[in-house]
Amino acid sequence: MSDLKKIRDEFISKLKGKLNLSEINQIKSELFGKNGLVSSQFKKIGTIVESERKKFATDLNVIKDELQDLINSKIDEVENAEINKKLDKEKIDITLPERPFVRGKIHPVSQTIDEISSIFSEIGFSVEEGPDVENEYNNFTALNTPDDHPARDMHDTFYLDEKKQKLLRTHTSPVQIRTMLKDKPPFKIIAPGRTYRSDSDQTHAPMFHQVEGLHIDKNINMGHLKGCLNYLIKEFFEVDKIKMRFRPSHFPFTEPSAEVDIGYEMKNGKIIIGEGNQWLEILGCGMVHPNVLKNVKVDPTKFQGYAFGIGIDRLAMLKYGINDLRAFFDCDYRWLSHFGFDPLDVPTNYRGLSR
Ligand code: 2NL
Repeated sequence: MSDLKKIRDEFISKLKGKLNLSEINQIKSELFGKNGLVSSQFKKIGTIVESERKKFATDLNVIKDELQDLINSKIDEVENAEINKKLDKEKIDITLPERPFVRGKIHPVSQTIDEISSIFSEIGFSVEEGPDVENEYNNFTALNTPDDHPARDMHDTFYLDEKKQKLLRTHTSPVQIRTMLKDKPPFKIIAPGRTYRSDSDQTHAPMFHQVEGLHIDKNINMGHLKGCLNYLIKEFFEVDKIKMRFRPSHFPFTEPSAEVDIGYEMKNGKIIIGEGNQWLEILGCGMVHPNVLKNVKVDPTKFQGYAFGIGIDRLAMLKYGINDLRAFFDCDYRWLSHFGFDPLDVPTNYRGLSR
């Protein structure tokens, strides 16, 4: 019997036995390793007499393929057996109840923004968004804010470059400016989002949240503004009646301008919104200044309307009984699991906002 045939018969009978993965790999290197039995036969080809060389090489290749195929299928077989053994052990009882797991919560500020968006969507407002990094034109100039206005001061505004052209928006009004520059009137939008002012103490954070609203059409007047804000506050605090007063104020971007207070009282250490003899300031508003409309190429002899701005963080604190502003930004999971909201409980007006 030739060497080749001997090698073949010996290893085929070895490979038919019961083997584990490392034994198979051992055989593999015995045959095909650098000095393996098959590898050495290949080195021999050159020394064989020419008349027999072709047959020898052909036989060698056939045996090599046969042994390699056998080794590969043996490896598959052993691996499959191992997986099947594992699967047999790992039975899952699908009748078991769900294991308690930690579920993420919606931050009260996000919840409040969602609630306000839902309230405004009911009366035809759509939501617009814009970048946190703005230019000074959109944030100040377009809004009729003079070059020497104190709001532009370094103490109030975070500037991002020496020339004071890039800044962190100090309100979300630039979103409305962008919308009015790109679309045509009428406009009926709200702009919720992050805003920044260089201000930090117990009641002010350098980053806070605002929702601004804008309604521009042919015959919009201050009565519409009052009706809209009255509806917003009633819906948001989920009460039927709300005491409200408009105090004259000043903003560069509105004329006339007003600040809005709502009535409240303290009962057993709890704040009751909507009644009582105390006043709480909650927002600023007014009729959009004609200069602002001109700046965004809207004709103020044809179109007019109102705008308002509300701080979200304090609104969320009032509604959800949170008394420390700093907790909003601590990322403390224990706090969030107490004050946060279920992600599947999306606020809608008809169902109640915050069951
Ligand atoms: C406040 C005051 C306000 C506006 C924001 C506004 C936006 C445009 C044009 C005119 Cl594009 N006005 N926004 C108007 C009045 C007041 O916010 O105290 N917010 C917390």
